[in-house]
Amino acid sequence: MAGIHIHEGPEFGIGDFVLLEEVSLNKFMENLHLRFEKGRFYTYIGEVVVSVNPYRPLNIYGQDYVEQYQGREIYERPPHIFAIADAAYKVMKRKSRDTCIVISGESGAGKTEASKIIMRYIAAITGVSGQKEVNRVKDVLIKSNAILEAFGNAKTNRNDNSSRFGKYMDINFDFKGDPIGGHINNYLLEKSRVVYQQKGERNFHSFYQLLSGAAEEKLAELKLKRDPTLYHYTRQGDSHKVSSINDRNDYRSVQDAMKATGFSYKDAETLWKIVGAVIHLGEVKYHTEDDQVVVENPDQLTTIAKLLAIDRDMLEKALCFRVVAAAGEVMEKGHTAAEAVYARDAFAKAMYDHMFTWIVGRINEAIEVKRDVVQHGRNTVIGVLDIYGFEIFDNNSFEQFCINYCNEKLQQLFIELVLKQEQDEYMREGIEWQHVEYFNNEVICHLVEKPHKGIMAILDEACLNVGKVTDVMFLHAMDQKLSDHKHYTSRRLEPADKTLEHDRDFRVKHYAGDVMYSVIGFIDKNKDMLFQDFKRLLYGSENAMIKSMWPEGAKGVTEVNKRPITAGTNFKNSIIALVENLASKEPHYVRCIKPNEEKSPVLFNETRVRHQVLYLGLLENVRVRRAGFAYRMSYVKFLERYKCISSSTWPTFRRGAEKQGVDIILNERGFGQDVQYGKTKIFIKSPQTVFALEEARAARIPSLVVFLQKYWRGGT
Ligand code: AOV
Ligand code: MG
Repeated sequence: MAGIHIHEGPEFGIGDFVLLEEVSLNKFMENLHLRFEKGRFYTYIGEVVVSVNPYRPLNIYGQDYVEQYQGREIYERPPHIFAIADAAYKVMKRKSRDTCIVISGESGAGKTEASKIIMRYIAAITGVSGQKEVNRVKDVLIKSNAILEAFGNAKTNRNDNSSRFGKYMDINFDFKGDPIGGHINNYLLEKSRVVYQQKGERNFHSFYQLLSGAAEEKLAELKLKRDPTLYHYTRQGDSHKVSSINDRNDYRSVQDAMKATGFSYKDAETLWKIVGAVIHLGEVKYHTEDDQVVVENPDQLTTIAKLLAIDRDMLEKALCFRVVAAAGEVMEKGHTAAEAVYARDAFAKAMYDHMFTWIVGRINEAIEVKRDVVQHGRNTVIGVLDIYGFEIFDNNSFEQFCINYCNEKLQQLFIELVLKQEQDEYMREGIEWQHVEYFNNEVICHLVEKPHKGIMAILDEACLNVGKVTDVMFLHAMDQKLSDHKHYTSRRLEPADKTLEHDRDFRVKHYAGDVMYSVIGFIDKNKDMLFQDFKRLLYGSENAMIKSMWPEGAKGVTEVNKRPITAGTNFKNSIIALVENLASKEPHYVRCIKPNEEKSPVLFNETRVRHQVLYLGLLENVRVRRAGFAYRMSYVKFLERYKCISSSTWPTFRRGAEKQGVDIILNERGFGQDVQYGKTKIFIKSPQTVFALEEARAARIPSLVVFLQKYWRGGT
């Protein structure tokens, strides 16, 4: 069993960073780089997998590999993401514990691919009896990815297939360990992309899929032409062709996936009609006549109204006026030209966003756990988290702020669970322990989320103010309240910093790097206001599916609205709930690393990788793990499992004296030097000891069976 970690051969480096000769950044980098060059993209830190994006297809995910990892212990095979999926599955099944797999890393590091590999692995090792319902659930779980990616992913300057929404998926298992359903939680879709894309980026894939993939007659029906450069909403990024993407094929895959997931033909039609309507909405132009905004190209309205099955004149009205209720009276108020454009874009964004939520809801219906299944025995879950990674663009706005905050929270969770928890346990157990220093990013989470004093709270205050509050005023409010905060700065606070523009930028020192945000748009995006008229308009659609996306449109004009919860606070609350949920499960981690900015399979950018290794806290992770022990188990469980390997403890040992029993076993086997005794648990230093114990146990099992048979028969 010696050398189990290097069974790939020493030329591939070390498979577990815990076994590095010397724990230093240089040695860590050396090993990671060597493994990358040798085509080894996974390396462990104990049970954490470090995964480097290979940027090329690998043939290590097939059935042959599944069989190598299925049911094995993590140390038995070369490092692979399958092993972590298997570990999560085993814990779930054996211990009946809810587990989760948290995948983190910056944009383009490989999180979404990792989550799909994990799901395919779970599908491959379950449902062996070929139960129809289990197969259906597995099929939906996997195929739903294509649909969600079509509508929720886009090409950004960091990743051609960047997730623009966060996704947490629970997979439910029955007592046999077969998937019987699931549930997806989605987090804040970056809907501003619907109406605006930075240079080099695209709108959501769905737009280009529709334009390139739909049949001629279908496009004609939608009154669209194939060319995305014809439309405002699809051409702003100036990069509709992406070499790594085939929109035409993807359109077909999405259609197939929808079918397999239980979307009817009509459902799919409606979704594409909405996408088409959004494209047309982007073409609506205004001009002003006698102080009143009017639509310049009214034909557009006819098309949009037809696609959405709504009244054309009411659409026109909603685009040019808003209905206000003042002192019990209902009045119409004309938009200014700027308001009209704002209203149009808000309408397009909201429509797309509601559609996305509907899609997630629809997938959830298809995989909802059936009641009668739950009643039979237990039901445990594995949660898989694939969220948008930390990102820095040339221009960072409210969306990046939310995304980066979310990553900050996940890093916090990682620190809490992996590092802090580990140390705390040693303290609790009274095991000698050398304190390991690590950067705790709690202070940055507080900067964002603290009541009254955090950025979100300051933003909300600005948004809920009755008077006209501008983005600049919001910036000033932050400058005032956060001037002492080490992780916040702006030009006013740091006049010498010429990279920050006056009255526009603020900078947050995130755990993963400094990000300069422009405040422009923060207030609007946080308020996330859509004029009531649009809600009522879509609620009035004759297309029942569209109507169902807009239940809030049922409200009358004069019904008083409570102050709606802001987008930022809503996001903050959902992320806090997510983190609580993850913390309640037994976590497994995949830490993804992006090897270069060029999407190249051969470049290993030392500087960029080192930066990620540092901010992900991987070195601290190794130190904690190494200073610690490979394995720990409560005395009770240990004895239960290994009492059969010693005649002193078999078949029973004094209750309450488990520690003593464990001591007897270990000393008999000569492992006394490789362990430490905690208050309730035994701590084993090297995995080799664990394997030796396991082997001894396995060797005893045949005779164990004989013994039990005798016992059952009541024989002598
Ligand atoms: P992300 O999810 O971490 O970014 P992805 O999982 O989308 O990143 O990976 C980006 C690209 O890297 C993929 O489209 C693949 O081309 C390549 N890639 C990643 N992992 C693998 C793998 N295991 N094998 C082969 N190619 C891979 V973002 O969603 O932007 O944070 O918001
Ligand atoms: Mg992703």
